[in-house]
Amino acid sequence: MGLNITEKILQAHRVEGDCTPGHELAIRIDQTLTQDATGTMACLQFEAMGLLRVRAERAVSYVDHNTIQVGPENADDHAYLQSVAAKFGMVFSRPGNGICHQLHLERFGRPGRTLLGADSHTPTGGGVGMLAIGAGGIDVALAMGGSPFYLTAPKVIRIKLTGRLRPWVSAKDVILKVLEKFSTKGNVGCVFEYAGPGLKHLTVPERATITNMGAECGVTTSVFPSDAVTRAFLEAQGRADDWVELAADPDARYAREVAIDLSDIEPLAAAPHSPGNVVTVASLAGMAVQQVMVGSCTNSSYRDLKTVAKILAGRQIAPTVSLGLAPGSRQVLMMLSKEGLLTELLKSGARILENACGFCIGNSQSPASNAVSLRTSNRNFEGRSGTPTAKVYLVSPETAALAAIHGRIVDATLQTEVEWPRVREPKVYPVDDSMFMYPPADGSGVTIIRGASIGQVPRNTPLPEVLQGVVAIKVGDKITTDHIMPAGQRLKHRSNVGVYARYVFEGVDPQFPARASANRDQGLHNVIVAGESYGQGSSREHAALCPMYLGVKAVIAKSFERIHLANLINFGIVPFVFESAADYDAVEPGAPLRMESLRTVIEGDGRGILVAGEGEGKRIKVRTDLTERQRRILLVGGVLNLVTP
Ligand code: MIC
Ligand code: SF4
Repeated sequence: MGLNITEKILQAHRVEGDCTPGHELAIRIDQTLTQDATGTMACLQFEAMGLLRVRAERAVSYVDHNTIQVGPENADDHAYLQSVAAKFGMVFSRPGNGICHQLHLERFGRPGRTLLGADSHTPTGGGVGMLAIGAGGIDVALAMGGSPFYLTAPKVIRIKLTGRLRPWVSAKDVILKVLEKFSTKGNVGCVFEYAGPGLKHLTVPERATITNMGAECGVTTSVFPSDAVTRAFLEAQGRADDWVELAADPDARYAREVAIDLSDIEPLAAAPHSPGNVVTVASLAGMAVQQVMVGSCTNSSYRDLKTVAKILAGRQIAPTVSLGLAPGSRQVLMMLSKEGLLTELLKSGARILENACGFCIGNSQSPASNAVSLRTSNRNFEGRSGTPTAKVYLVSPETAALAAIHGRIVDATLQTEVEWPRVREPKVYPVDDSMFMYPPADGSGVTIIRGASIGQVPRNTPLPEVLQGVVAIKVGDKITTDHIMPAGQRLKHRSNVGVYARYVFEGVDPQFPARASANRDQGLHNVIVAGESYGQGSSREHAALCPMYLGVKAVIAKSFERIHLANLINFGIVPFVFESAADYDAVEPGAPLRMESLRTVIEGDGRGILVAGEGEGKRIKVRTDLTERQRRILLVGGVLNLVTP
């Protein structure tokens, strides 16, 4: 029987387990990626596990998330990461080099290889035919050290693209179409595999926009074949040798097939406050806009920025709009500069921002109160921009640029004033790798620089037999890791769990940390109760690590997102699901919750009864579907205890 691309890569990397969908599988990881916001903890964990040297074929440590440097914390992180990279054998991408996913695609991504990244948008690498998966930092630390990565073998969904995009419609509209079809929940354990005659019209940067934002559907990853388009891109990046052909066999099988005719797609937007709230740009036409932000790992390629520059050339942005542009990498910025496009952008009134995550993670460029902000990024969760009252719409660079000129939303396909900017892929990309620092062959002489804000890795205690709990918080559906562990202004505390834990659920219930600590200090176990799709969004393991620090022992939800579920287990927090979703309503915040034989349940089939409320209480059936390995991790109180008891 023929194989699809996902199966081909998985089989070539299988270390143990079974590629049958739903089964646990361990794969060899060729490349790893970390960034400063997740990387410090990953490296501290690498150290804590006693690992001495990177064994993966390529490990790159990027600095791109927090380059604001208000106070010493960010610079302390950067210095720590740079020294650790040299000591353990990672390539260090200096602050100012660009956004991890854009850079990785340009300089390191290779078809047919596996990439594990401590960032949920790692699937960007699927644009060049890699199997690129986001994970928590500790899983990436283990993979850096040469351990395999454990995952549930995915169900592969084939998305067949036909036709060709119309002028003014671009890759962002394609992925918004995919989000409209699949939504942000219910896709855990799936991979999107793109196919069909429409592929040949999509360049690698366009494909990468699509695989990048597939993360918002909650899939394990998304992947394109490696074809002539991929080859041309790698050649233009001076990496012709990295190309290999990769295609699904003609008789490959898929769990599901969906067809999208590219020529039918119209400009789309994700309305507040979810990437899944997809509407047509035409339905928003005329809405006044106060801010436009172009950039992020979704739309910061040369193609995207040049498109914006050509739309703005010879025009001024509206006086009521603030336009910010953050190119994805130095390569992009240098190309804009060389072609005179930077001058055009500056003349138009655009504000050129650092080539980093910046506005996307909400650590700068917060919109005004109640403002409408159009962004080319991938997430518009409430408050992520730093302004809870702002209304953030996610759009293509084309829609963003036109709105900047007009001061209101315009459907590009319905206007004739601005000529469509056709941007072609360059034959040669200018390569300058001088901001990648390669490690010495022997790092033993390197001293690790530990600034004052670099903390310790906290450990959990083994799982207790009796859960003597309390519902410390009850939340609804689609709680994102941004709700659990805000980034933005708080991002600078990532290397210090004790400090960062003061902000758990800050925007949802600011009293949570104090209440949870008080419960913990009285010997009670904190339990989080949640609705559907708990832990959507980022890979930040702090959304498990900091609750763990506050004494959270279990989360009971209607369903979980993949990376967050793995992170909870990695830090010894039991992820239970309600057997009956109706029981969610029966659990009151603040109520006692008891399970007599928690360890026994975890050692057994994962099915147990919780007693909620005073006295006899209400009996609630819960379950957790664990693999043998996950069971062991939970029982000892987390991966760290398993690896270094
Ligand atoms: C994000 O886009 O939410 C982030 C910030 O890149 C996160 C990683 C982090 O929280 O450090 C992600 O996507 O995993
Ligand atoms: Fe950075 Fe935003 Fe991409 Fe996350 S989504 S990696 S914050 S640019």
